[in-house]
Amino acid sequence: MREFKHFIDGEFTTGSSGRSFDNISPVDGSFIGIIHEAGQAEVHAAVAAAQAALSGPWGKMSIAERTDILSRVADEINRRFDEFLAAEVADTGKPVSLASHLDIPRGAANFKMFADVVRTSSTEFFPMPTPDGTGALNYGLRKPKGVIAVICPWNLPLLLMTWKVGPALACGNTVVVKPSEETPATATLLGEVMNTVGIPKGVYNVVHGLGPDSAGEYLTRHPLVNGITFTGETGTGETIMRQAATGVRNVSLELGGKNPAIVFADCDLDKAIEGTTRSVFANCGQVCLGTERVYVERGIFGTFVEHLKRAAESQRPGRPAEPKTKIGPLISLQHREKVLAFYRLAKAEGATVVTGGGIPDMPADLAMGTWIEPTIWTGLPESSAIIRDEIFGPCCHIQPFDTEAEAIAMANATRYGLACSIWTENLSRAHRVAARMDVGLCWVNSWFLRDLRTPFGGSKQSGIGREGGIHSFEFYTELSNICVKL
Ligand code: NAD
Ligand code: 6OD
Repeated sequence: MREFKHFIDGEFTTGSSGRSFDNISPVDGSFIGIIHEAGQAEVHAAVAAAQAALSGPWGKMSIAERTDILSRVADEINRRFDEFLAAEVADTGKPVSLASHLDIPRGAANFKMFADVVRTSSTEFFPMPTPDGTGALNYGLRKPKGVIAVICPWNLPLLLMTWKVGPALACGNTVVVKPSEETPATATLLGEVMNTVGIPKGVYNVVHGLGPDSAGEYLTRHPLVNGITFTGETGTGETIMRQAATGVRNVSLELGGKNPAIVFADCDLDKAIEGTTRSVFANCGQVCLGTERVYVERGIFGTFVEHLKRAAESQRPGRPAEPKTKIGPLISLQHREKVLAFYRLAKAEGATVVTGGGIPDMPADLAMGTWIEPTIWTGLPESSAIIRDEIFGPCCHIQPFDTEAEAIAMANATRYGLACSIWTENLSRAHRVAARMDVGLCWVNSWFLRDLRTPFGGSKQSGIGREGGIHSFEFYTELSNICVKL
């Protein structure tokens, strides 16, 4: 039987809480293994190890030594690519074709990129005149913030965890990671990598468990944690922010979205359909940047709906390793129930169900998996919960519009502000509309095209702060100004 253990101070341990829970495959409901649940004692041990490591060999390394060792973490993930791939696919059920192109390569790239950024970045410098004529020099000095708690979701487990652990360690911090209870495997495996490449003990720690009254809450409430970086639902982000208030700890929050796509009649239709197909259905719709609201200019509305319907119906579900599989299951029965409740609501509110709306017929060996049909609706008013609330499933509502101003107004009428896509071949329109979108990330004629040096994050209720490239320094370092009177 597989066991998912905590990784504390360089050692794997079951801990002594006596609590555990099952890891279940979303593909067929089979038992993967047990996950040991951390209690207060394990969380405290992990945080104490992380704090002690700050003043050990890790804290004494030069930037060159630290960033070299992080580049070796990337190399080792790549060397063990197939193990990471198998672990991620087993936990999530996502197609191998997706995880091998996105999740695992990005897991490695996150370490490489932040090592490069830290190695090559400088701080500001201001010489200033003084009344006595001798002058003074000001320069910025960045120091690690300390122990960083990293709380992760289940949709892109390795990618999103390393997106935070990479910059945290590159800046000289130590971390305690709490992976999602649904996806413990790759964070655990990364502990082996840290030991192999010689990351000092206590620098990278993992505690498993749930959120409230479990590892997540114990970690974010722990007084020796200096900063909390969180990716997950907006409601959880609010709770974590309250937990961080005690002790005035900083937070970086990457939260939910209800992302629009605006498709103008002057778009390249093939590209718009291909991009929207990915943005709605990739990872079974479980991507925070995913499109759930599509606004299409009336002249091409019928054609667009017909093409996207065909694309939805070609999303073949199946075992992750099957080359023909295009879509995996949702992460859990509980999440499927949440998505199905929205499917039922859409029908009850009178939506036209263009395609999908239920659970697909699967072969007997997959019948216990958490499969769901890719779904498209039209005909709902903008006030509907289907158009207001994040669903996090493979579905979208398509609404026609007549003018640019109307499309922008509908796209921005949301409490979220994470991402959007604009599809047009008119360059002036692209820039004009992009500048008016209330989002952290705006793609023109693309989706999820990522340069890791750019700022990533959400506005409004989609988050606080930006991470990526030098923007990550804002959260992962303390900036001191040194003023030297000459
Ligand atoms: P979630 O908020 O339910 O859980 C995320 C993590 O928080 C889990 O590890 C969970 O155990 C932990 N947690 C829950 N309650 C906690 C508490 N009180 N204290 C401390 N930790 C707690 O999110 P999820 O269902 O795992 O992920 C899906 C959500 O994540 C969606 O809303 C999606 O939009 C969002 N997301 C956002 C981004 C982004 O970059 N903005 C990226 C990926 C996912
Ligand atoms: O690409 C990234 O860096 C990132 N944080 C993606 C988030 C995807 C959300 O599901």
